Amino acid sequence: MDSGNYLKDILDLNLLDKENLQKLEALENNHILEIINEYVALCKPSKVTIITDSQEDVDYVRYKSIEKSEEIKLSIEGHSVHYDAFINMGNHDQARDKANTKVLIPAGQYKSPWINTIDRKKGLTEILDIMDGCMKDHECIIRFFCLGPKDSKFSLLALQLTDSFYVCHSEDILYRSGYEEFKKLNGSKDFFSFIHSSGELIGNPPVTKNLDNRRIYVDLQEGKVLTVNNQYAGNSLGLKKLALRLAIHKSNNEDWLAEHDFILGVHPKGKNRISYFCGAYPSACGKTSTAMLPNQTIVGDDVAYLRPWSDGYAHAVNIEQGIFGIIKDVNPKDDPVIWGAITTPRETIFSNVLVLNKKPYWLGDGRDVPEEGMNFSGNWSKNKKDDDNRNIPHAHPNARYTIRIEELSNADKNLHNPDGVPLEGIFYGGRDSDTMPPVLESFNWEHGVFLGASIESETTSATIGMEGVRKASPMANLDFIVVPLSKYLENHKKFGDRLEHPPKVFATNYFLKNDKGEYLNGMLDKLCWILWAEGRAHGDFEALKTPIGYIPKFEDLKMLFDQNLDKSYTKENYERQFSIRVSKLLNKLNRIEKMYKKEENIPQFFWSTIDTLKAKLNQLVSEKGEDIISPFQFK
Ligand code: SPV
Ligand code: MN
Repeated sequence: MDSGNYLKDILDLNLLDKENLQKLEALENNHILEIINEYVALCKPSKVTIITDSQEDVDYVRYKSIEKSEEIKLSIEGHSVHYDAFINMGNHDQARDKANTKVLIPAGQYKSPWINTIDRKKGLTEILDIMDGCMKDHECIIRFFCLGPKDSKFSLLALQLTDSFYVCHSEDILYRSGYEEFKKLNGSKDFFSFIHSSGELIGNPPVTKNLDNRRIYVDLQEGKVLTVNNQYAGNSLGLKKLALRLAIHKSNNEDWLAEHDFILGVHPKGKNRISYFCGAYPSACGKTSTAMLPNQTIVGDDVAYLRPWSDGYAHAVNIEQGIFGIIKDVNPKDDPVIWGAITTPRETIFSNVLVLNKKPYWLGDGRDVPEEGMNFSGNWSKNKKDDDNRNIPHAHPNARYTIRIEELSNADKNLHNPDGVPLEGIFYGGRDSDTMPPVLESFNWEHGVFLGASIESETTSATIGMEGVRKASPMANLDFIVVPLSKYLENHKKFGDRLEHPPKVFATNYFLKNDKGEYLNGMLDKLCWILWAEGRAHGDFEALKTPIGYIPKFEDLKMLFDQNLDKSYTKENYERQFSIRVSKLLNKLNRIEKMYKKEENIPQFFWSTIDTLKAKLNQLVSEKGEDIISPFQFK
């Protein structure tokens, strides 16, 4: 193979030794060589290293991450900490940067109002200029991954170039290796590519210097994402949300779904069965803790691909094999399974937590807050303020942990099944203090698509700005949808219409509050909503028909709380939680209608669903003469 032509620039610069060159040549794919040559020539690293699937190569990444202080070892075996940046509260790199994440749109193409776009030519000129020389004095690591199980119809391949050993190490934990899978491409260019650089670094541990020049540009045309001057995983790791955007584009032009979904195996007590469910929740709305519910099994907690399967069900795979979870509020009482996983020896990366004497601390961990330590602001002590005189908390609200699923005792046996798992249902959940009941089943698939499309979530005090502002996020996916919403909804509808057994759809809401602002439910109550849905999928429970969907009967919930949580569920609680709040629901429908009117060509079923729901709610008020209707009034 004449690799010399394709790798001319790299070879001229002497960046690749013989052993690394051979690893590349063994792939027999000129497209890979072209991409590597182009971006290495642009980014100008001092060395290029190819990482195969071998343990030796993978160990090298882990070793280098520690050697370069991108991660620092903690006292428990396998644990390390990484800081994305040392910051004040106003300027940071501890979350996804929505403003600087843009989709490159060729001139003249339709721009959906929900997508942050930039003219393709202009965007490329801008980011290529920023990336010129961005890997100066860094080692460029080249890796090959498989999004989804190996040897699977679901899976896509991904090429990653990065100068961050932390990014590489995280991807090792979170994704399946794919060097051998790339060989099976037989020279085709059917893979995604991601080029990342942390950019110029300062300090020790080294963090990105030029955060103002942070850019994440998504090129749908080439199946490629360029990302520079950042380290937070949601911005830097190609395979996480950058690949989700490319997969949404691909799936919406084919016949499948790429979703912001967990996959959970539900094991009802006393029934000898497992039922699989997907679930989409916006960030910080209980998604990972639902996927890690006690006595259930986890397939995935963040991104799933769904395909119609020959058995008439939708099947789903986790494109990841690990968890990059929010650590805030993980404590032995509320999240016993996660707590157990991250406080015992195993390969775990903590990010942006407080560290004192090699021990990590985070918000809501249930322990006394240390007086001092190292955190995302550098050396921290109690009452430390940022440049704007704001208190710096001891750990960042979006601090995270990264672990492998298969090491967990609750890992599902089908985690790596190339056929995925058959879905009984899909959950959609938001953060809603006063409108939707804790669990609601849709009338049918179409209405289910509507429930997903109308997820709203309230901003919390953790986000800058007003508290309690509701933001809609269709299928909790709005940040990542790169096709017009009209196309996305149409694709969803068709997906279910084609299935003999479409998933049942449930809306959940874990965040209902009383007038005093106290939550109406405990953190583990969600287990009962999930078990109710599971029972519904198997015909175990009857339900009450309300104008907005089916809700559980009191007796069934009472039994589920008693058997699974050893908790007595009262009629008063049930009534408070499951009453139909007509004005609030009508307001929600109006907000949703207003939002979707901004997009062209929203499918007709969506408008007729809104019209029907409104008519039924109005009819209910005129029949009952009340605005809040007790669940005991429905049959
Ligand atoms: C999310 O915010 O939905 C996450 C974390 O899963 S990340 O997308 O990586 O920021
Ligand atoms: Mn996510």
